Amino acid sequence: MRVVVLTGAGISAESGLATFRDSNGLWEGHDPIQVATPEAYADDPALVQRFYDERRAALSRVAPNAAHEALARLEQALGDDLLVVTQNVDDLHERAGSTRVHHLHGRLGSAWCTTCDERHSWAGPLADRPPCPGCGARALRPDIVWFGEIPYGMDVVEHALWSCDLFVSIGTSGVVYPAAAFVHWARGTTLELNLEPSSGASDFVESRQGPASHLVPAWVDEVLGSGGPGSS
Ligand code: BV8
Repeated sequence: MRVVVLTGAGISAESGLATFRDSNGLWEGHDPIQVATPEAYADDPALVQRFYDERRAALSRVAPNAAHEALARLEQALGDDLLVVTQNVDDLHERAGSTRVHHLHGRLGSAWCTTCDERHSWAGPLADRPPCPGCGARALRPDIVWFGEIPYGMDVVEHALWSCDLFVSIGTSGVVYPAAAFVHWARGTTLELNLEPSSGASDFVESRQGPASHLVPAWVDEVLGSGGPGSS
């Protein structure tokens, strides 16, 4: 049984990471969607770097929750038949033990040199314009997909969706594309696990409401218990 799981900010909310819709959606009075753009980076790189430096630093103060851990458990059982496609730029899936994770929108833990095009694991700040470890240029930007930029690995994701038996969406509002369209690209049956119905809830065969830390372990127990995904 091939399963594709899409995750959004809601799966990391109970770990203490703000969602895009939390905190009335503002960062220092800025709409995150306006900060997360190549235009904002061109206009005020220090502001954008500070936005990501703060989020990168926050990672060390949080830990995976029961929803992340349940997906890592599911990977133990399904192996290569499971792919987690996350819109999140945090590393909580990996810290929970998941290895089959595709970061559609990039990662806070990576810096991208716009001079030599190399990517480097990065834990510290970028606002002080450190030199690229490869070419020495002071041209490192967050390795993040901003609005208006093409998401990473769309070919891998499209292939997984077109050949899956089950698509599960966890903790996402279904507002940002192309991720919000995946429910339509999935060949298999579809299940939404979210605190409240997302804007695409009616597109799913089944939609369950509640906190991810409860819904996801219960769903994984169902899958592992009954020896088949989506077998409620
Ligand atoms: C692109 C990285 C071309 C940065 C991000 C079609 C129609 C309209 C617009 C477009 C369109 N196609 C493209 C666009 C433009 C744009 C877009 O979608 N705009 C929106 C605002 C309308 N899309 C793009 O620009 C994309 N690029 O389209 O390129 C292309 C297309 C196809 C193929 C090739 C090329 C690039 C988008 C990526 C931008 N970067 N992130 C950063 O993180 O700083 S997007 C970012 O916002 C996140 O990654 C995520 O994707 C999104 C936030 O959404 P969620 O994760 O869902 O979070 P949110 O806060 O919204 O909701 C949280 C949910 O969790 C809620 O439902 C809540 O109820 C629930 N929840 C809360 N707590 C819990 C919970 N659930 C369970 N348990 C809990 N405890």
